[in-house]
Amino acid sequence: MNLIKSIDIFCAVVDNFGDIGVCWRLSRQLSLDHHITVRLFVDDMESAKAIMPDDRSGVEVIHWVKDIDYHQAADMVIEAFACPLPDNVIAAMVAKKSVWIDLEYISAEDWVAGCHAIPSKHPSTGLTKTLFFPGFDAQTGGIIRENGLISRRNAFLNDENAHNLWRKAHFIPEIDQKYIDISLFCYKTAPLDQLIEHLGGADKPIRLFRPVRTPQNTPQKVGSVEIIEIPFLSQVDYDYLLWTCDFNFVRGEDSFVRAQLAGKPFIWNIYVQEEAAHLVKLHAFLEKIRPFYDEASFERLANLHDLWNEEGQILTKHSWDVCGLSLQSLAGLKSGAQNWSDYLCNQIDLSTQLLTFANTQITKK
Ligand code: TRH
Repeated sequence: MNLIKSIDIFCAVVDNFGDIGVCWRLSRQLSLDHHITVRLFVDDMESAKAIMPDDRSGVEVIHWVKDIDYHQAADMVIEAFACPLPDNVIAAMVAKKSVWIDLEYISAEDWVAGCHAIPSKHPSTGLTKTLFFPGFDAQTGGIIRENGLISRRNAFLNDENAHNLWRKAHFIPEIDQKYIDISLFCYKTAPLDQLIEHLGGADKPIRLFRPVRTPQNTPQKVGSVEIIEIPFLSQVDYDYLLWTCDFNFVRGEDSFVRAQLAGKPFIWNIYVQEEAAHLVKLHAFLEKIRPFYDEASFERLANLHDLWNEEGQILTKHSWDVCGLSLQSLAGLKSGAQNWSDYLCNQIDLSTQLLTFANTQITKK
């Protein structure tokens, strides 16, 4: 039985959409799939509105302002990515004996399993706070995967009419086997111009769909590559974009995880960290997925990730020919991506793990 009836999630937006992206997705799932009363406190409503539909799925979204009134804490309180909670919030949590979770960023690094679910005592109040690490295997907190996501994905993938209806509603041209369709979401640091130049040499023309806040109406053409800007999508629709494309360029955390669940080949543009810590994280992830690909496809994928992420790398014609996209290479990448997605779908998802953990804490009280 689930003893957790209410959850508060606190989100401080550092930049972009990743922090609110994870928090909103988790809030929505806890509300819809687990019928929990969820309040999402976010300090940047503009970023939140960019990815949230008007229908908030029962989640109460609250602007987290300085000196916020907060009297009644929830059964579980999640501080996302170690955002510091104000003293009055902690005081209310102490009064309620809330289960306190620090939800961290995802990583495939080996140390994650050893740090997941580690408790610590808050110095002045003694309330226990537990680190929760999302990750890719059973020793971690898992990833967010909503109930029914995979059956919805599979039904969509097998229905060309559904693709075309969805595409029409989002200003995306219909499926046409003549083209390789690619979605693009990346940082400014990625060698995009070089990518576009080399995509022009692929054995099929390419359509590159790029969600942006203010799209240009006329597609650009560079060689045989069409660049089609589309309006920035809601999170739910972004999944459909990943599903309808042959290949996806993703970034950060949440779009990266969704691309994996899409089961389509993808390249990850990782968020840059100091002292190149992100490259360690990138390589740990690549090692994790290696066994799911044939050797040649994995080498291609790993090289492409290095070229896309290592600053100062030049995506030359030669390097592109070695690791670039061809019809033949897409087939190998596709099968590896599907294997990996199947593996992920057999893991227990993050929200279930959070609730199972919180229930054990409540019963211990
Ligand atoms: O936006 P991101 O780069 O986010 C981040 C932040 O920089 C953050 O500070 C950093 O810590 C983190 O990455 C690692 O990338 P991300 O995580 O993929 O978040 C984007 C969100 O936007 C995700 O929830 C998907 C969503 N999205 C849409 O809803 N519609 C769209 O059209 C697109 C392109 C994305």
